Amino acid sequence: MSDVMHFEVENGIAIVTIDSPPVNALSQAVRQGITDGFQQAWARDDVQAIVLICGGRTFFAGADISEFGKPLQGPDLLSVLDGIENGSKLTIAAIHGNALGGGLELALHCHYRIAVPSAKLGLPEVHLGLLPGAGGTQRLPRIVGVPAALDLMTSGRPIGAREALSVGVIDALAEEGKLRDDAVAYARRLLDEGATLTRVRDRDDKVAPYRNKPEIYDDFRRQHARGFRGFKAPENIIKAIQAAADLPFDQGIQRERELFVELRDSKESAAQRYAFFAERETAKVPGLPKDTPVLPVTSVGVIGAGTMGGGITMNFLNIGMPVTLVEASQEALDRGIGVIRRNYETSARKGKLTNEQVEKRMALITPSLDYAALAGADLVIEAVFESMAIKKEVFARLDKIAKPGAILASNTSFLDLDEIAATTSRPENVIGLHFFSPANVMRLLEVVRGQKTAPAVINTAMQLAKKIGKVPVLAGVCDGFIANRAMRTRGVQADALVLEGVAPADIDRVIYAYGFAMGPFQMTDLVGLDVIGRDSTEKTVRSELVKRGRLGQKQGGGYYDYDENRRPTPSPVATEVIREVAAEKGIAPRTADDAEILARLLYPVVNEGAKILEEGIAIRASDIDVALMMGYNWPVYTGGPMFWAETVGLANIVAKLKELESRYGAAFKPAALLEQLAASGKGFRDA
Ligand code: 3H9
Repeated sequence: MSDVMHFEVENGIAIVTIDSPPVNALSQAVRQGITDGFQQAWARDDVQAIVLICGGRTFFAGADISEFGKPLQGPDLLSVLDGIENGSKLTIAAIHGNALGGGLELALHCHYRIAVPSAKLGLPEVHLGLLPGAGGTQRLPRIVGVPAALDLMTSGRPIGAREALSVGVIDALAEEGKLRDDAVAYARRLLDEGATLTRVRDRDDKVAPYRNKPEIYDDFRRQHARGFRGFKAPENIIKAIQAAADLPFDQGIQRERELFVELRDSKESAAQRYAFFAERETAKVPGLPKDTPVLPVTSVGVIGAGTMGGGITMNFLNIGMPVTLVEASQEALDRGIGVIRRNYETSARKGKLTNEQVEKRMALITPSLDYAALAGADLVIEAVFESMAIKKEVFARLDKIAKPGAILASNTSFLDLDEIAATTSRPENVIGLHFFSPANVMRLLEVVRGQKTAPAVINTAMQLAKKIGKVPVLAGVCDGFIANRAMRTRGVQADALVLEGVAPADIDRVIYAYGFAMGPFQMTDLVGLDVIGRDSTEKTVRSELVKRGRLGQKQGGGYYDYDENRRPTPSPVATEVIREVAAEKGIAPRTADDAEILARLLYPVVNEGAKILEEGIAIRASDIDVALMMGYNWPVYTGGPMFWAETVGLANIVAKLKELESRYGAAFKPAALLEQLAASGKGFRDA
């Protein structure tokens, strides 16, 4: 008998309950528990059927990812599942919560499946750089057909129980809250009806129409080329599904195994699995006791209805929280609210919201031109122009109006939060909530703790972030916090390389090839040369281009010229401006190959990350990775700059930085922490 399994028999039906918090991942103990339960059930003459059900909040959420890369401890999952499918007694999976990955694959080995309406079922392995490796690629197409299987497995999208019923992934719906009883009754009914022990593996009708049709997969690849770029898993999933259609079942399973093992051992999957745990780690704040209070936040105030303020507001409306939105003029207020409405209406047109939901969310906004309207808010977020003088004025006013205990947050992206907090009588209630643009879309939220921010305020912000669907990363006060500070170094080097004669298009190409959606100059042209970067009196290529009316894609072109379809070509004007500025600064042209360009651009990001870590601005290296993957779309399959640096080798990075330092000076001086770790052969985790 195992600790995680409970066995009982009721009226000839064995109920095997697995309870292994938090998510019933198929760990060694769980696999052993399932084996023990089934063996008992098979051995008993009074048992005619078996219901497999989970305790806690969910059905099995998949293989235990933390076991990957470690020596396997039996029983292995595939043998457990084979046993169930080929077992002599009718077996029913009873599903609540999530049946994901190996969890759904397990259910597909059972002879029948029943779920409560709120259950979700899916094969999300693609997000971990894997494919469903416990028969999922061979069984799901046998139920839903090839096109739907391609969509579900390459997107990793879970489906609800009702949809699962309509496509045949489950066979029956249970009443919410009555899964156990309904599953037992369902088993009894099946027995009474003389139902057969159906095996998904024996079905052929849904895959036969797609047999020997390679064009289906080529079309699918073409359609999704952009989204799949750089990832290894989608391609292997496609190949495995093709095998499901083209090969006999056992050969298909063999093919699945080869393709799975290739992914499991790939650097891409290692990075994506790291990212999975890193994302969950960010919420853990050392030094914050478990019993730190969470302050109630039931109403929010937002100051500033511009792009940021509007996006921030939407996050709260989306979870049904009322927002008082304050602006300086009626015109700005109307414009901001208009943008929010248009965003929601676009979602409604795409079928993501009903018109009723749009109206419900809009009705949660209380617009105002008066700060006094913020008096009742539990949390006020300032999203005004990025100027210390203005922010100080806003906080001084807010201090007089906000109720005692209210959290006062600034959305500043680089200003000194402590200086802002000092203008109030309650710096312990002041915190930074740095949203990334578009604030209603980007999942990163940098929570910035000031010197005096109270633990309860930090805790509340971290919890609230999760409620609005953000991944909170805690940062200390410094210029640019984590993501912007680290990435600024890439921008500085990109500008320097251009002045040395490397074409912007070459830099963009190298960054794109690394896996970013676009390079820094394409990005600048897209966002606008007049809005990117901070005000400065220094003459730069960018300032010169702006002077010549080149603001980017929106006006006159930027680093590139654009045709009427916004297709870019290198701009002779930009080339001329670059030459002029370089000549004025006395910078001699040089060439750099792709590897040199990449090192120049990205090693400084790693180095800055190491400084951020050694200064204690970030709690852990993986928080920096999460911030850059979520804030700047750093390719997930590299694991972020810090994880990637370890795959390159910290000693290699330090050696290259030193070489660059000798040529270009202190900007490349390796961080002390980086040097230490490289010298001792350690990684950031040991820092
Ligand atoms: C697979 O199945 C491969 C097979 O095809 C082939 C095998 C041969 N393993 O997300 P949460 C932990 S691959 C280990 O905050 P939620 C998680 O780290 C797997 N641990 O909760 C966290 O720990 P902590 C395919 C796991 O309610 C805690 O559980 N399956 C696993 O927001 C709570 O997690 C997936 O990809 C796991 N599989 O969301 C599903 N899953 O508290 C992955 C979770 O120490 N999981 N943990 O930080 C999820 O998507 C979400 O966790 C879930 C719950 C939706 C289930």
